[in-house]
Amino acid sequence: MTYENLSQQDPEIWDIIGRENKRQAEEIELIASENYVSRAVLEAMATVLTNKYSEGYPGKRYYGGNYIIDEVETLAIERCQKLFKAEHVNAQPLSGSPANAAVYMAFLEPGDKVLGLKLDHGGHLSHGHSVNFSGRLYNFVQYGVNEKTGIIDMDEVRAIALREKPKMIVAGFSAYSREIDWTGFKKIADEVGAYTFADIAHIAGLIAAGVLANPVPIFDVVSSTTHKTLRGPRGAIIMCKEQFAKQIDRAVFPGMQGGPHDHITAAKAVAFGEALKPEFKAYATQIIKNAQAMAAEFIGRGYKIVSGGTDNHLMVVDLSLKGLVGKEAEKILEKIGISVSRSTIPNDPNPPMNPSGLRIGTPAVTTRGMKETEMKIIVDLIDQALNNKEDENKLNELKAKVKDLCTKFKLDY
Ligand code: DSN
Repeated sequence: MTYENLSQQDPEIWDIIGRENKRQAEEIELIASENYVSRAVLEAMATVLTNKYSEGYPGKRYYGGNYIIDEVETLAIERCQKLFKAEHVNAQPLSGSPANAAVYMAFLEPGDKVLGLKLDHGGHLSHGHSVNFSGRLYNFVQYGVNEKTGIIDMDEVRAIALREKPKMIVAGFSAYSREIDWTGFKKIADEVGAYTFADIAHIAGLIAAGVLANPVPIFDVVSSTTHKTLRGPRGAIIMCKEQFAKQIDRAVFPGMQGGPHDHITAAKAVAFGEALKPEFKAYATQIIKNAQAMAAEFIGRGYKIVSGGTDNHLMVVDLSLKGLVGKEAEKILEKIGISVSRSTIPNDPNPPMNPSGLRIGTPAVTTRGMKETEMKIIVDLIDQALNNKEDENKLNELKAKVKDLCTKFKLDY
C-alpha cells in the first residue's frame, strides 16, 4: 500500500502512525488478544466501502445503492458459515462487547438470570461483571475455576445451575488456558432449560482451524471477535441456530447498532477466506505448540502457571512466587520491548488494576514465524528482565536482543 496522500496532507498523524509501525516491527507482542493482519486484510479496510450506509441486511436495506455492498456481506456470511459450520451468521457486530450485548438483548429481558465465568477466574467484563452493562442489566450469577486445579469445575457449574435455574449459560473467557467442555455445558443447560451462549473471541482461530473443539454446531448462539486468533480486522460476528436468526439480526440492527462498517465486513470476508486455507491450520497448530513450549519453559524456571499449563494460545503466569505484581512486571517488560497484559489470578488478593499475574499469548509471535526455539529465548528475556528490574544497563541490553530477534522475524508491512 502507498500512503502518499496521508503522509503529505497530515504529517502529524503520519508521524504517529510511522512510530507505531516501527514499535510493532521492533517489539515482541505477547498480548493474547492481539495479532498482525495480512496486507490483504489491511488493504480491504482502507477502501471506499467506508463511504456507504447500509442499515438492514442483504436484499433488505434502508438505503439505496447497496446492491454491491450486499455481495460483500453475503460473501462474509457464507465464508463464516463454512468456517464454523454455522446455520446463521450476523457479520455486522462492531466489536465483542456490542456483539454480546446483542446476544443478551436477543434472548433475555432485563433482570433475567444468567450464569457466567467470574472475571478474576478468566471471564470477561461482558460476562456479568458489576461495572459492565451485563452485570447492571441482567442478574448474573458467577461460576469459577477449582481452587486447586485452576480448571473450570463442571460439577460446580451444574450445582449452581440446578440451584439458580438461569435462563442462559455463558461459556467463554478472556484469560483461561484450558479446553472448554462445550458438551458438558450443553448437558447442564438442557437439564435446567437454559440457552447456551459461547463467547469464543479468544479461540475462534483455533476453532476455525479445527485444532480446538467447535461449539457452534451444539450451542444456541456463539459470538466472537474477528481480530484475535482469527487474525481479521477489529470487529465481531454472531453465529446461531437458524431458529434464532431473526431475533439475533433484529437485536444487532435496529436493536444495538446503526449502519454496519462495510469496509470492515469486506476485511472480515478476506480474513475468513484466509482461515479457510490449509496454511491457517498449520498456523493455529503452531500457536498452541508455541504456547505449550513457553509454559513449559516458565515452569522450568520456577514460575507458576494457572492450571499448570495450556491447551490453547495463552497462559496466566502467577507472579506471587516471584515477589512481583502484574503492573510492575508489565512495565518492566515494556522497557525491553515486550508487550504483555497484567491479569488477575483466580481469587486474586490484589485489585484488578494491579493484579497478581500476567497473561501471555502466542498468536502474534506465531504470525511472525517464530517457533518453539524462539519461545524459549523469549521466556529467557522475560526472566532476565524480571530478575534485573533495577539494572538499566541490563534492561537496555535485553531491549537490543528483543529488537534483534524481531529483525529476524519481520512483519509483512
Ligand atoms: N480486551 C480483550 C482481551 O484482551 O482479552 C477482550 O475484550
